[in-house]
Amino acid sequence: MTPTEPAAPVATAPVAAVRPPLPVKMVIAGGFGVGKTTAVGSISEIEPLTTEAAITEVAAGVDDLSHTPSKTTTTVAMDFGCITIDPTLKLYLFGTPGQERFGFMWDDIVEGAVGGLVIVDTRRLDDCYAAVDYFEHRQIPFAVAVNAFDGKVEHTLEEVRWALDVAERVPLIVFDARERGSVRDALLVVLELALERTGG
Ligand SMILES: Nc1nc2c(ncn2[C@@H]2O[C@H](COP(=O)(O)OP(=O)(O)OP(=O)(O)O)[C@@H](O)[C@H]2O)c(=O)[nH]1
Ligand SMILES: [Mg+2]
Repeated sequence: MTPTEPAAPVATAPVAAVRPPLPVKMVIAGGFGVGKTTAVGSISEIEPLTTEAAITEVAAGVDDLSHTPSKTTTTVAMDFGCITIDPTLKLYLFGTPGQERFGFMWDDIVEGAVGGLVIVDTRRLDDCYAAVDYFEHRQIPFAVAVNAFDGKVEHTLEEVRWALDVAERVPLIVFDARERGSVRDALLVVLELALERTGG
């Protein structure tokens, strides 16, 4: 470069626009006491917001506590937590109440969700039909996660699929609501399903 030539402009690297991760809503659903609140609590990177109320003696007569004797509270409105999957995506988790008498809450909780994880306790499959039906009828992508209480599942996944009458396209997995990694994998299955549905 000769002294008369103008100095080349100094290239300034564009400041990478730091975008906040895309917020994605996902629902954790299922029957009474299947582990919804436990799952949100295991995975959430913030202290989960819960709405637990003590199970009264009256409610104990209505709700089946025989399989979860240590359960002393129940969700009366919803659970809320979140988990950043990667720098581009953050899941906002909404857990439903499990008792049927709070079913009127579901439409509000599910509004805008990309998909749902329906947790199932194979010892009480009856309690899970309502949740499966809910997602099927509204054509919301969902996966069924069998919560392996005490590390064992009473039925094979094929038996569970048959009993719940869920289509082959609905992923069915075994997970442990208390294990962060296990819950994460289950949520990723739902996310993948939702992305497939939206062509993403
Ligand atoms: N052994 C075992 N216990 C579990 C597991 N997941 C949840 N629990 C226990 O089961 C009980 C029910 O868990 P919750 O997370 O409150 O269930 P929920 O589905 O939120 O219940 P509701 O909101 O009342 O419908 C609690 O006492 C948990 O500690 C599991 O994978 N194994
Ligand atoms: Mg709960």
